[in-house]
Amino acid sequence: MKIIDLRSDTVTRPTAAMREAMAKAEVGDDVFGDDPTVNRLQEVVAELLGKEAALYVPSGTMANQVSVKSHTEPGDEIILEANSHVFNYESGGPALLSGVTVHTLPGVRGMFTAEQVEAAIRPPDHHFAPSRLVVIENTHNRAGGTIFPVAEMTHIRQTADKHGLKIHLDGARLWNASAATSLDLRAWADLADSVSVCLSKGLGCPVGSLIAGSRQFIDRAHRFRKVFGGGMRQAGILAAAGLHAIEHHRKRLVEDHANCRILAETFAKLPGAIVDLEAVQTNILIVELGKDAPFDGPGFSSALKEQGVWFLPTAPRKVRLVTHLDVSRADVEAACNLIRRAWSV
Ligand code: TLP
Repeated sequence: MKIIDLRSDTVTRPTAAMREAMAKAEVGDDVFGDDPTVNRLQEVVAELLGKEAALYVPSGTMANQVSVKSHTEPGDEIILEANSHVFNYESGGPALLSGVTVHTLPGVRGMFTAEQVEAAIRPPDHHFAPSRLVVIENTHNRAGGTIFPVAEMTHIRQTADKHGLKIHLDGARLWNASAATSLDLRAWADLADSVSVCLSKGLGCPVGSLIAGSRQFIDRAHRFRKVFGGGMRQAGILAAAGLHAIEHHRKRLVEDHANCRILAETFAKLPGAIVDLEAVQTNILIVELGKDAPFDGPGFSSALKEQGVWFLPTAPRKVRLVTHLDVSRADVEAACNLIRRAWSV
């Protein structure tokens, strides 16, 4: 049985061309700073994001947690959206690794406003943990791949500057935001002090993320990457996959977005399936299963798993489907047929 794996865009396998690029990579010891392929990838990503420097790290989680650590001191407070990845899915990292408290903002489709940030900033009073950092996620995973508006981020930047706060952008899927809007990555990156981007999601690499920022910030991040155990040696073999993906896999992200839209429109026609079509902006679809739906989340995902369509229940009555490099238009159409058929049973 053919498996159509919509659990995440992290499930992609390196293409033959990517494997070839990896096999040919020139390598050195990156802990000594002499892996030419890692150095090249860092330069390319720093340039794409308009930052002085970038640092290659094993995962998106490490990219975010090293960034939080590098911006803060223990006892500080960070402001972030209540459904953000840094808060929900990084295993308590901000408390465990940075010793910071978190101030969560209720978002709409993962977005929050400068007014909300302003209201969350603690006054300079010894009762409070000093507010130090705002984290923005773009695209927003749990909200279903939504794109953070540049205009609101500009206001948040002004608020952060007024109060001396830094901004970290969790841009694990910033590539998707850029592909969907035709805006340059820098439209958002320019408004952040640090940016993390992942190569292992939409771009189809087996591993790897980068943090970009000022030279001074990256020097500090470099130290914490070492502390967190993220210093790698002949990592050029992995970085080569990143360089290949940046060159060959960015433009095609719009295909993933079109495929996601097909899935969304299929669900929107099924009784009891609740889809916020306005929130379907990139490659992630969240479907809520209302009372007229024949399944709950786990029931639906296990029924379709038997048919070869894999996706995750993300709540008792919610499922998430993600399109990516290893899912073709024909796969999506086949998945839609199986979903429709399961629904009418
Ligand atoms: N997201 C994964 C899971 O952890 C949920 C997924 O399947 O979507 N930022 C964002 C916005 C993410 O979505 C993720 C991964 C990360 C950071 C962390 O990246 P990794 O998994 O490389 O540590």
